[in-house]
Amino acid sequence: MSYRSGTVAVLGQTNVGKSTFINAVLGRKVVIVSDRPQTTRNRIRCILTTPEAQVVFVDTPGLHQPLNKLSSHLVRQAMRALSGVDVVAYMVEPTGGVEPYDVTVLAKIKPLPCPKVLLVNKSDRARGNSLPETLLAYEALGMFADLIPISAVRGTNLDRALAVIVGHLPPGEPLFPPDLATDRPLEFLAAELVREKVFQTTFQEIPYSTAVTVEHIAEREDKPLVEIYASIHVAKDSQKGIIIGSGGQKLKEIGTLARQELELLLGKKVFLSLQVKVRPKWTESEEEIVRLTGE
Ligand SMILES: Nc1nc2c(ncn2[C@@H]2O[C@H](COP(=O)(O)OP(=O)(O)OP(=O)(O)O)[C@@H](O)[C@H]2O)c(=O)[nH]1
Ligand SMILES: [Mg+2]
Repeated sequence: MSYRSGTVAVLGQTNVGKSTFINAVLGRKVVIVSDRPQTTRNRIRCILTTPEAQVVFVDTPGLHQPLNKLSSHLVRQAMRALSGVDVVAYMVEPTGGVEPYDVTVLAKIKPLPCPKVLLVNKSDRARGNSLPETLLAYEALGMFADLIPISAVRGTNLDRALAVIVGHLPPGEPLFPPDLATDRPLEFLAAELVREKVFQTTFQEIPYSTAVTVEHIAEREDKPLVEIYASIHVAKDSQKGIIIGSGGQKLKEIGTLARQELELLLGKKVFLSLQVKVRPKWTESEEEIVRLTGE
């Protein structure tokens, strides 16, 4: 059989487990995850190369009813991932039916000329008949070539999901070098890891008002050390105080957690400098959103 390669957009409502699924299938952490909605903010190519195929998964921001300019931006970014893809993998949870919001989104996806695969994630959490009922309800829409229950955290059925997706890819040569897991640069991965730690350690509106940029990365020549200088941007003065915490404790916690993961990723010691900056109301300005979160 000839080699296959292609792009798979992974879409679905926020928090259904898209990023967790991609990390699980790649067998390494490439994208950040959290138990809060609206974690992913970009379209991120995550590349899996096997002896049979190269699959370029595009992780996307979770779909949701927009609440402000930032969240409208995120939904737009996600929908842009659909153009020119070979497969759409649409992810839902086993709620027992098709949610009205998914109906609206799927009406836009249905006319696309590529195969669509439904992934019903969190099957480990399905109660009663909710899993078969979800599968039947989506099957009735008549737009999915395959419908597969999975559990990204338990690893259930991921091999099957991958085999089905690969089966829909066209024959083709690899698009990226075989050892590359993402085409995003280290600056992006480092900023994302810091942002993940903000999502994990702060509450209420703080994660949604925070953006992280990396200003500078320097590899020391005299020792195996990477210096990373990053800024955490918040929308209000009061949020700056919360991120720093009393006696700088919170910022220290965020920095330590992010540094430990960066050291694992790079296999070197990391010096991570974090500064907190206030960008008043950045989540309400399209220009600031693009500047701080990128495309
Ligand atoms: N029980 C269970 N939880 C899961 C599963 N997959 C993901 N989760 C959890 O769901 C939460 C959201 O996971 P993410 O991967 O960040 O979800 P996402 O769809 O990428 O979210 P956004 O980026 O906000 O759109 C996390 O707490 C995950 O641990 C699963 O198979 N079972
Ligand atoms: Mg995500």
